[in-house]
Amino acid sequence: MSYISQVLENIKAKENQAEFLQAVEEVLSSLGPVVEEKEELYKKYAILERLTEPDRQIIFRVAWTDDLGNTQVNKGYRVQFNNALGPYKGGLRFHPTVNLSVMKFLAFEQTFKNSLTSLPMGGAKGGSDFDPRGKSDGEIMRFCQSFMTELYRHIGAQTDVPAGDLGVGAKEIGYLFGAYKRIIGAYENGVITGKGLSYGGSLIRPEATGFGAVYFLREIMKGQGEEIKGKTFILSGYGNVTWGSCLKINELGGKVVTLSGHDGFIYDEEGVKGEKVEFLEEMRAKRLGIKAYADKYGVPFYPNQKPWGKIKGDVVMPCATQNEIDIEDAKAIVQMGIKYVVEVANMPTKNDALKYLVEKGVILAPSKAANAGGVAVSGLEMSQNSLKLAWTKEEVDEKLSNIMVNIHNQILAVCQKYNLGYDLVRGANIAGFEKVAEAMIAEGVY
Ligand code: 2IT
Repeated sequence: MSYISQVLENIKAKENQAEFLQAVEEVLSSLGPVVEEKEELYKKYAILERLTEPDRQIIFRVAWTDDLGNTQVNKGYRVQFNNALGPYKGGLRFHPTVNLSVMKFLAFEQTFKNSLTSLPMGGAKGGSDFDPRGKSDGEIMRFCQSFMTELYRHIGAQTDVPAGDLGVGAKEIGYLFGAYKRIIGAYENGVITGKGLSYGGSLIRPEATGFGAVYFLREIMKGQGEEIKGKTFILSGYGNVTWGSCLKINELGGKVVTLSGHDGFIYDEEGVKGEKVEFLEEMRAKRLGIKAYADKYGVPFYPNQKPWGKIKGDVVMPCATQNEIDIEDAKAIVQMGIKYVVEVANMPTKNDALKYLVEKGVILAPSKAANAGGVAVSGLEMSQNSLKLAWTKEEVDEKLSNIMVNIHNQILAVCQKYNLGYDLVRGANIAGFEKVAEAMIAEGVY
């Protein structure tokens, strides 16, 4: 049995965490060419075994007082997966679907994504099963303060640097940073990213994930002799990542015709543009469903459905959450003649669907490359905090664009070296993996 299969079998025998296993299987099964080449070395240092076991997993109780004076209890998590390349780095997710499996898959993916950015960041993820929807401002603040009362001892600008993810935006980051500052009694704003501009945040950080994904697609399209201009985009979600993608797609002359929420999707034939994109921010702040968009702009609303395969277009961009695209969706996407799928959410495609899309010749930009712009600008926020200065919008945007081009170039180099054709999925996994493995070997066994 090959080293990869051996490690996979072992993990499957020991773990039953569906999302984590899915992510591990997806990455490991694409490492064949590089692992064959260096099998002896990787085996000697147990690279695959060590890369699939987090450095540590912290689980804690978060008790807080609701507006009625009752005590509520949630679970808090921080999975510090790997710090071979730099301090642990990755977002916090507040969502009822959060569990250890979800945290582990996200932290695992983050390790390779952060490696692709070429900035010095290891991989981590954290969060809580706390549901911000329907909570008052006071409840959210008290929850964040309680959460930080435990988290603070595990993080620091040189050790572990959280940020936002689903359910954690600028407001929550502000409360979390305020609580951290009060506990440690010092102004160390490099401890968290996604901060507001007035206390050490970076310009372009809110837009970064969406901008980065579109810059990455622009690179892909260049190779195909195509451009964003004139293309029709099928998006899901309506949160931060969808918003940033809409802004950049519009700027470059594309048209976004679908958005979705937990309640269904909308079809806007005219395109989501102008003040409609601003309305997404309001919808997000109020945590409305996507029906609010249909009600306000009088466009068709499809309750409890996903947009995949229902609407014609050139590019599909899942921007909401994991496993949004299953095998039936993948078949519908192929049937519709979609040429590009850009994963902007983390692991939005199930493994069988991913395989099917690639086999059918769809150009698939995997999330760990396509959505790396978010954490890349977090890395740039850390640089600015260390330097104690702030770069202009243009400076940050240019660095972001260069990072996305560089990720595409790294993937191309790997595809060429290992004769993979133009396989962005395997290319991204191998490129992300090689750097982490090299650093782990250099740093010795622990
Ligand atoms: O999934 C992600 O890359 C993020 N949620 C951003 C992480 C970060 O540290 O900015």
